[in-house]
This record gives sequence, C-alpha cells and structure tokens, in this order.
Amino acid sequence: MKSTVIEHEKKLAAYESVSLVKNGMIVGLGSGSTAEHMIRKLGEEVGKGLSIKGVPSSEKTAQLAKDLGIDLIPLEKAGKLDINIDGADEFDPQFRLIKGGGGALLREKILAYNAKLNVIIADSGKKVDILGKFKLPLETIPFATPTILAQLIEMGLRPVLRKHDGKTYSTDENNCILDVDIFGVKDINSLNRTLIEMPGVVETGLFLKSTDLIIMGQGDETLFLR
Ligand code: ABF
Repeated sequence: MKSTVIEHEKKLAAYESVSLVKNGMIVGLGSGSTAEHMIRKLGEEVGKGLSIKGVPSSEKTAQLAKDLGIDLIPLEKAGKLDINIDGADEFDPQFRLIKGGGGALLREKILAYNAKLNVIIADSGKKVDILGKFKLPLETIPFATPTILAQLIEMGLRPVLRKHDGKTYSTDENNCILDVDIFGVKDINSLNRTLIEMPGVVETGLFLKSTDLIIMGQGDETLFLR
C-alpha cells in the first residue's frame, strides 16, 4: 500500500480516537507514528481548551506531549486511566495484537492494562488473519539476553537482537529487545506463557486480552471494530 494512503488511514483513525477524549480525563498516550497523529490532534484540542492529563508510554512520547502543551502526570499519580490510545504493529480477528516495533511495549502494556477503556488506532495494513508477519518483540534484561537468545534459537523462533545505529538497542527501562519469528505458531496463548516464564524475559509484545476497541482507517473510511 502506498505510504500516502497509509498516512491518510493512520490520521483517520487517530483523529477519530480523539473524539472519545473528554474534559477531565486521564489519557494514556501511546507510541509510534499513528499515536503521534493522535497526540498532535490532542494538542490542538488542548489549545482550544480541552483539559486532560496525559500519561506517556515512552520518553519520546513524553517529550512530544510536553512540546505540544499537554499536561502530564506520572502513572503512580494517575491511578486507573480513563482511556488509553495506542497503535499496533498487527492485529488478528480475535483482537490479539503484536506491539513493540517501536521498542516501548513494556510501558505500553502497563498502560493498556491500567485503563478503563483501551483503544487501538491503526491503518488497514495492520489487520492480519494470522499474527507473525511482523516479528514479535520481547523485552529482556541485559544479563539474561545471551542465554534467552540461545534458548529461542533452540525453539526455532529465529531471534534477532535489536540494534540501533550499530549498537544494541536499549529500551526506556535500559533493557534489550529480541525480535522473534512466531509466524505459523499454532497456540499463541501457550507460546506467550512459555516466553513470559523464561527467566529474564520482562514482557512480550503479545497483547492478547487488553483491547476494547480498534479504530481502523480503511481508504477514506473510519471503521470501529469491537
Ligand atoms: C506503538 O505503535 C507500538 O507498539 C507499535 O510498534 C507502533 C506502531 O507504529 P506505527 O503507528 O508507526 O505503525 O504502539
């Protein structure tokens, strides 16, 4: 799909999600380019008088929100979020997601599981029948990463240690990311349990039960998938 179409679809989904944000809400702010469209739109609404508090899912998101004049509060002060709005790398018909392409999966999952309403915004290219065309990110502590890498190779998941500018990528929590190939794995839920139980795996990019609503841009349409 052409990048202009993708950007148009991302904006459709992002702008629609902002209409769900009301005065006084505590709003989880996702990461990635679709979430960035949402945050920029939120910034415009704040400029017109919308009063919200934002809880960012990454340092990059926090900086963007600050630059746009959106008040932020730390998660510990926010308690339960009224709404969390975030992107995704893939979603399947059961609303199972792969997230973490941007490296922020840990804080994203924490916000997603601490929100009364969790909304995913996406272009139509994120909709798949079978998860796994996009490699699944795992967040791992540096001490355990080489051992986990070896175990994942044994499991046939073809792990790759994520790099950035030739150096090992480091998350906001100073952990590593291993991207693994799960395409065609039969029991996704069981694989997630296996991965999460591996000592040193902090979190996986599989979001299996956290999504209440997906807003998807498709062509010139905005679809609400529940
Ligand atoms: C974030 O948005 C990540 O979890 C995911 O990788 C990313 C999707 O990026 P984009 O919106 O730029 O396609 O939530």
